[in-house]
Amino acid sequence: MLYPILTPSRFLCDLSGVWEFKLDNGKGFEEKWQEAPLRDAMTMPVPASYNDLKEGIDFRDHYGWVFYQRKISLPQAVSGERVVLRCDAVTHHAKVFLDGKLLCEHRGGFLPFETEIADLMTEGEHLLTIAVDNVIDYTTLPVGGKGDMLGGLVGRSEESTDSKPQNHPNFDFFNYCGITRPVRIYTTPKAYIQDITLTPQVDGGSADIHYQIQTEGGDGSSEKDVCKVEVFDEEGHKVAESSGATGILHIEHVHLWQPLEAYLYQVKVRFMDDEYTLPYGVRTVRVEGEKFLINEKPFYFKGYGKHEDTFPNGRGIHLPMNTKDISLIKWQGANSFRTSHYPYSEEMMRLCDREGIVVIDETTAVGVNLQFGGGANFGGQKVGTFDPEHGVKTQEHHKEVVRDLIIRDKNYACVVMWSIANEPDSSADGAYEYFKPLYDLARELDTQKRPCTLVSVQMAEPQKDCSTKLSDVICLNRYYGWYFGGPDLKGAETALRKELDYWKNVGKPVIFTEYGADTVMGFHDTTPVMYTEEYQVDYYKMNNGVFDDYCMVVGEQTWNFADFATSQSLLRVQGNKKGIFTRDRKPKLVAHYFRERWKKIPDFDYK
Ligand code: GCB
Repeated sequence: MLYPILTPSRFLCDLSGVWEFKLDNGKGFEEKWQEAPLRDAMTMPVPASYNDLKEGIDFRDHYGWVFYQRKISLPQAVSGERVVLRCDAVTHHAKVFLDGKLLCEHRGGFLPFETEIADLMTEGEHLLTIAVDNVIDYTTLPVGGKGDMLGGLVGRSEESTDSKPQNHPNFDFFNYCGITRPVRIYTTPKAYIQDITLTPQVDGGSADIHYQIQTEGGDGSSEKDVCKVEVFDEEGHKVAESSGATGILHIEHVHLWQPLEAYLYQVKVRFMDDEYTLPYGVRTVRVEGEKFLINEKPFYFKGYGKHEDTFPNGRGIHLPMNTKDISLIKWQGANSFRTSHYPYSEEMMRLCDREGIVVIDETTAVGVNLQFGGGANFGGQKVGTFDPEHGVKTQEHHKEVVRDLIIRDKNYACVVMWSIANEPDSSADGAYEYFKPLYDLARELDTQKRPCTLVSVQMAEPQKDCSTKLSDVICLNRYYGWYFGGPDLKGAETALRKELDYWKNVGKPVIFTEYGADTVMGFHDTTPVMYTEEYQVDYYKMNNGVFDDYCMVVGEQTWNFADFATSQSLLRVQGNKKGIFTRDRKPKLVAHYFRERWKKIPDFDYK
């Protein structure tokens, strides 16, 4: 799916701004709010999560639908063109109406969708309404539970009953929602370029880029009906060209995209009167034995699991913070992050391509695990995650998400691996049967055949974890010295070594995709007790010391880059405090420790 841009043949209009907004009172659809201007509406910026933008717990924790509205019209200049309304992300379920008529519906809060509107956009103003639902349950990704995930851990009373329906995220980040990324209108000619897929093959100093162009609307009758493809280097020199819907672009003396040394070619495609230019980095990725090779050299991942989480935007796009984060990543000597626990904005992916940041790209599959809270977080009822009757019902939607993620992100050089899920119940009965088709799908759809993984939870028994069979890389979320064994770092170290002694015989690379300790900025002590900045440093020193002793450990990604908002619970002090940076990006003591460590660890050939 192409990112919307302005080109000589395409007009682009961003609908960002202050829209009308109203929380549903349970009667919004019955009273047909989508058909007329909202009464007693409040103001709401688009894009942003709405939760932190007005006061009060009822607003923040609203359960169900909300309505966004604004007027739109089209300039005469685009009449006769194909007109598309594109929503980059609406969390979690959207219904889009134009003048009260349902145009489209979309499930899943972190991937784009679009619909054509030219026929409906007659002269004058039109009423655009986007209704957004935030309900999460056993059929959605992320998964909503029937009880409180962390409450289960600390033994919250079974008697506490909810007075009204509410979401129970089966995951540890605040269920921010709304129209969180841009809504745009773009045009194309009637015959247009639908998609571009590029697959690099590097041989010594040159590269062949295999391309496929998907087009619509041509009839094969004219000269112009043939796709023309040209590649330009960063100086604007043409370095390759070809024609036809599929083919090979040969680049002599290719300049590779490297971690932290990005190089982007511009691939210009023309078809009939349409034109689109894609920035594109040439690099290879593969796993060989216990090594993760980028451009055939063993790469070491230094970085973090992140969140799209800022105040007061919530999960709403924040371009300055994205830029700042990448600057901090570089300041710290890191080279990578994982898009935990959902696909990030296309603007962030383009930025990573441009800045040379290596990305593990994750789906929205978080919470596919009914064992959290001891398996008793569902009203005390213990059920198997993949139990056909009572377990999750997410597999079909999970396939859609894998497909749509790959369609969106396939051309980014920064993406080096697909993460199919975060901390699913991967050692449970039925896990292999649930995940095998998802890996198969990812491998079939990705023409670059990037490695695939799932990120394993500490509760999953290594010997039974289906990731061992299915994943190209073993990704581990481990909390030795925090949830497991904290504050006894000596005992935790012994347990961590014991586990790694198992993984070293599996013959695959291992990346720690999460490890961390909650730390409240400003808490200090001479005795490093839990929650102090000193404990966080000792915790990481112990873990990193162990990783250094194992050759198959090819990466360390801390949890988390920055503090972030969560649901309320006894284990969360105004959110999760495991950040290396605070939520407003101030370094904790440990940030300086990592800076020193990572500056010494080379990106390649560390192990
Ligand atoms: C995990 C989850 C992450 C949590 C983290 C924690 O394993 O993947 O979403 O935030 O633990 O801090 O407990």
